[in-house]
Amino acid sequence: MNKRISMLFTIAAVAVMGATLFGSTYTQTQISGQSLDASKMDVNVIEQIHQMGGLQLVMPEAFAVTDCGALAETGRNIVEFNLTGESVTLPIMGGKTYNAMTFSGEVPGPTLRVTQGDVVKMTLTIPADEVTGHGNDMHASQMSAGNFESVNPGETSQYCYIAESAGIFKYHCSGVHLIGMDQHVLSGMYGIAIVDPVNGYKKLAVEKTSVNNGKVSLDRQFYDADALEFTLQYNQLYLTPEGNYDAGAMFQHHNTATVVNGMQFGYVPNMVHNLLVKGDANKNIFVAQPWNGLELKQYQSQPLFVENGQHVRLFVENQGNEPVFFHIVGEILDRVTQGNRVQSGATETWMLGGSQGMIVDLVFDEPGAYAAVNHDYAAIYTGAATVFVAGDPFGLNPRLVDAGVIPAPVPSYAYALGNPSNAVPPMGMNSIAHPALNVHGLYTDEVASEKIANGALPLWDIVPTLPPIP
Ligand SMILES: [Cu+2]
Repeated sequence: MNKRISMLFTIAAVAVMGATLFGSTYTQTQISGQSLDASKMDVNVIEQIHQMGGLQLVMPEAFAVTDCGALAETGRNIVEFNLTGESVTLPIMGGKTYNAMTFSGEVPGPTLRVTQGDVVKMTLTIPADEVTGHGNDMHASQMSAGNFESVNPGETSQYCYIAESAGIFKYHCSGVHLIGMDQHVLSGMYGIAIVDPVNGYKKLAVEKTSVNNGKVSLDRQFYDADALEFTLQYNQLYLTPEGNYDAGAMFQHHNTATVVNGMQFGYVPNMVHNLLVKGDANKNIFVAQPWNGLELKQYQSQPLFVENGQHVRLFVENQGNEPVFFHIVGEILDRVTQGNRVQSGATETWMLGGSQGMIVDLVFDEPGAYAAVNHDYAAIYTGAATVFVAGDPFGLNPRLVDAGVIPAPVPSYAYALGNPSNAVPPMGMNSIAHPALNVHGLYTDEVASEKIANGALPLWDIVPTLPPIP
């Protein structure tokens, strides 16, 4: 190793250690959310870092274009994105709760959607009664990290940038000048920005075959760029039995849960689906139904409903610390795009490293239930299972029509039950509108009330009542 690289390595290592130790120390006094015991660490190392002043990101302003006033004059479309940093208590599987940190009361945070070339005006507000400061780093931006700042309780801060690259990009809390960043992100402070390509999405080609007089030939099928869209964000929880962040577990990659959009097994059937399919709320139609029961309200699990032969677009982000081997049982990923470049077509599984995203385009040809998983068995069995239901595989249409739930047969159950609100991004230039949304997600009751006011269905109040199966 040459001398310069060696020195850089040393600085980086110490900086990481600093963030770790001071993060623990700082947040322990704030919300007792850490289990890493700094008192057991090497005192000399702690003292050295302390003498360095801990870790602070102090960088020169590299890009004048982050100035919101100057960007407002450019004639570009300006999209405002307002987040608040809020520590709240949220449920975890098994009836317990954990000390979550959120953007705007939701895990993941709200999804930002803009068009390539737009100016994003990002504003972070920390309520006066919040227990700690927070920051915000948007991977869709390209600017000096000093702009991400850290915002103290009772204060607001803002930065602007041009979303120059199309794709799906993580955003996350950057802690208090990077201190405690791991705790804040892994406790829930993450989300995505979708930057639609300025010229729109491309139509989708799917390779099929046809047979004529015993000769098989290629039959490429094309689908319009417009698609029914979902977001799936993978992460892990590292928790003590009391529901606090466990940094010791994180450093050893010993997660306590694998979550998709904040929840373990959040997109599987519930008792309403049991009732519809089996005529009995207590006859489970899926191997694991942990979020089962109307009293769970927005936390009751909900599958994702799609039509057969419909172009479906998934925005997938790995928010976590461990790889995601994205696979859909019974389907092939017809196209994988990262940034605005196609990476693969007709592939079985695509891997995402930490803080990596992709856009998956596919068509579900046959009626049925399909599980999207992280094809790491440890992840599957700790929560990374998401059920898509395509078409009418359970033959419910006649019963739904007879009961007056729907006037005529429908191409997906979303027309009767809606799709879960936290898996559906804001509309973009090539989005097909979902027939309805239901109120579902790891968010507070206040956020749930907002969703209801905006038209999402509180299924716990309006469950379709069907006559019993004879
Ligand atoms: Cu934070």
